[in-house]
Amino acid sequence: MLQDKKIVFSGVQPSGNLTIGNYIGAIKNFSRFSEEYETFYCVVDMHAITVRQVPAELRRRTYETLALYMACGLDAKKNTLFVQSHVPYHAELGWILDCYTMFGELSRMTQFKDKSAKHADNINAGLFTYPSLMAADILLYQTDVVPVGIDQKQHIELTRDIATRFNQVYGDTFTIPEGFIPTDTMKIMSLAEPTAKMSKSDPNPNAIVYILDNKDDIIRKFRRAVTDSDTRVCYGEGKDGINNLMNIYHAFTGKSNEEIEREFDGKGYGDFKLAVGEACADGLAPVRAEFDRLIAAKAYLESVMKEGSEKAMYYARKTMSKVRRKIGFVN
Ligand code: AQP
Repeated sequence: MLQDKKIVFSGVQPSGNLTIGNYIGAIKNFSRFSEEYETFYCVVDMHAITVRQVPAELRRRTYETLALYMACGLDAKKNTLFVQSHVPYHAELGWILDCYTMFGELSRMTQFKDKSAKHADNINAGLFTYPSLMAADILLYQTDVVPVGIDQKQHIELTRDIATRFNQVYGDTFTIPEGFIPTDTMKIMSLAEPTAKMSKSDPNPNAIVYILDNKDDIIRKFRRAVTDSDTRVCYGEGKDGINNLMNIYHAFTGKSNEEIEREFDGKGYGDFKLAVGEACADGLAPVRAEFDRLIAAKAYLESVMKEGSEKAMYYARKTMSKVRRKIGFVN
């Protein structure tokens, strides 16, 4: 019996090189579920095309994202690792859920508002309906827990609303998922503009620390991080830059705000920035080394994708046949 364990699902878009925001907010937390849950971690390439992608780069980043999952500690034997477009049920359920998602709900999504402002020349229907495809990703696997960063909270709430609505009409069909949003890590903000989220598609490379950046680049980027005119390392209102650096330092060292404030009492921002850079670079060094090893093994990555999609298909097919029957499609 495959189904004794609770189910975990999450995904990352291969829409750019992955950032420490993706790492701290999401991927770093994935492996904690591997032993006790049935886990599905997906490279969500279908979401990535809501923004224009260069095909060769999308393909390369799909492999890289899978390799990064593994480099961050996800064992392919203990977790189902796969690519979204390899399981066509995502698109099928996505369309069906579009028909159970309200225009007003989608219009309220802050990610849609942000992304349509950023890509004003390409506000396509997929960008708008992104959350119902995300709901399909989650609901296909009868997911109990979705580990995501805080920026995805609104999409998880909408997924729950869509599932509840569907269940009310057709009877119990979908498990209602819970988000797993770590309370000790906040949204990681841009180093250049600390009131905006650090996003992999930000065109300013100094705003972003990539998981695969080398130590020198990481330290240089933290040295240049925007802070404020104060000099004291402490958490507080109006100190967005320092708050962000403290969150990052906490993520790599486990130190609390009070401990950080004590450690840098009497020291300047320069010392603090250097310490954050070093903690981050040292924390990521093993990930980079393992990534280099995995990315060279393309055939192995392909075998992981293939096995992962076969297992995902098995689960997704069961949900889809239930959904098709409930809504009245002829089998
Ligand atoms: N800055 C962040 N802080 C904390 N968590 C973050 N996540 C992303 N950025 C931060 C979390 O990473 C997971 C994967 O995100 P995604 O790739 O699906 O999409 P996203 O949230 O739109 O990430 P980006 O980096 O901003 O991508 P682009 O630039 O392509 O839109 C999610 O769990 C997310 O919460």
